Amino acid sequence: MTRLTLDQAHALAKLILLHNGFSLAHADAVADTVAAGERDGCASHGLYRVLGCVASLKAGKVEADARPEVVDQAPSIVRVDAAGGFSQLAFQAGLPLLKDKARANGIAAMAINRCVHFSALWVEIEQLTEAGLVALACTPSHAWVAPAGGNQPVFGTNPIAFGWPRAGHDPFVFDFATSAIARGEIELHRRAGKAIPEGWGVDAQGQPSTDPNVVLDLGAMLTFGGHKGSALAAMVELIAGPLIGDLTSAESLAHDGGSKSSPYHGELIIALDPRRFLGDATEQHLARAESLFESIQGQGARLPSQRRYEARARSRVDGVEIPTALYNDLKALLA
Ligand code: NDP
Ligand code: PYC
Repeated sequence: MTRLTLDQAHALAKLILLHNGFSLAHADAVADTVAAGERDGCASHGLYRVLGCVASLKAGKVEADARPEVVDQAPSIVRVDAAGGFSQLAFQAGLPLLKDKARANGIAAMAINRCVHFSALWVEIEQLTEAGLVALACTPSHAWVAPAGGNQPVFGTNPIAFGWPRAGHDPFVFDFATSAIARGEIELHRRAGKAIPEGWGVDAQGQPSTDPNVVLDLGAMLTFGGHKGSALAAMVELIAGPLIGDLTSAESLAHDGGSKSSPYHGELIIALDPRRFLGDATEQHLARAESLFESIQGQGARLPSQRRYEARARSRVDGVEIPTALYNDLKALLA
């Protein structure tokens, strides 16, 4: 393993992105999210993703210097045209207007269109909970996941993330793929030469497989929770696809044309302002939520993101460790 400080992790990602031709704005925005992923123990969306950024650029599937355009679409809707660039910069561009609209109306949505998307969603959710807003986000990806009862890929790994602000605590955030696991995690198993657990994917005949090569290249991934994850995956396709005038995961994969680049589609983010719902500023919703969290944790269960926050605290002291093979692959992109 190779140890890096958080500053070194960020600087490495940024340097590689700049060296390979990305604009400073994109390099900064992407380095922020991949360094945060590494810091929080989310290796599947950490520095490893920089390899995919550069590969997508070489394949002509991302605009290196795209400038997102923010459109005031409707009283409660912000639209950001990412113009073929990464979602991270588009999110940053639209965030101030999304927050203003949520505060003015109680609920607001942001549709990001035409973005190349590979990031974890909690990074975005935390920027809304920091502003005292409740938040929900989802996005398709490429069609890699079979619906429950079938064995042909239709859905993306379609993450759904939710955040609730807390006074004096890190926010309550969950963020998971509607597949049994993120594809990035299976890719990391392949890189490490490790088998995957049963239940993550099937072979081309629909039979269970623990071989990451088979699941990634020949078969299909599976949804979590059978028909329930399958329905949620379909919902994500609809509300972050046709609803916002953007591509489904199947259309994103067709657009990819076999280049194996990062997915290209849209993202839907919804922000809610509790003060508008309640009509006051007493923050009673925060105290009431704490009772719920206490009744979860009081019996020894953990809250989602607790592991991540603990990893964050550790990384701030110790830095992060990445596989040396990954470090070498990253350094090779500076040649
Ligand atoms: P997991 O299956 O690991 O689930 C993640 C969520 O569940 C986290 O909030 C996690 O908290 C929480 N969790 C895990 N175990 C427990 C537990 N025992 N008790 C309570 N909560 C728990 O992650 P996925 O593989 O599904 O997704 C990982 C990431 O991949 C996400 O950040 C997602 O946004 C990203 N992704 C992005 C895609 C894209 O298209 N951009 C596509 C698919 C995934 P904690 O982190 O603290 O463990
Ligand atoms: O890990 O499933 C995944 C993923 C898809 C796009 C970005 N991450």
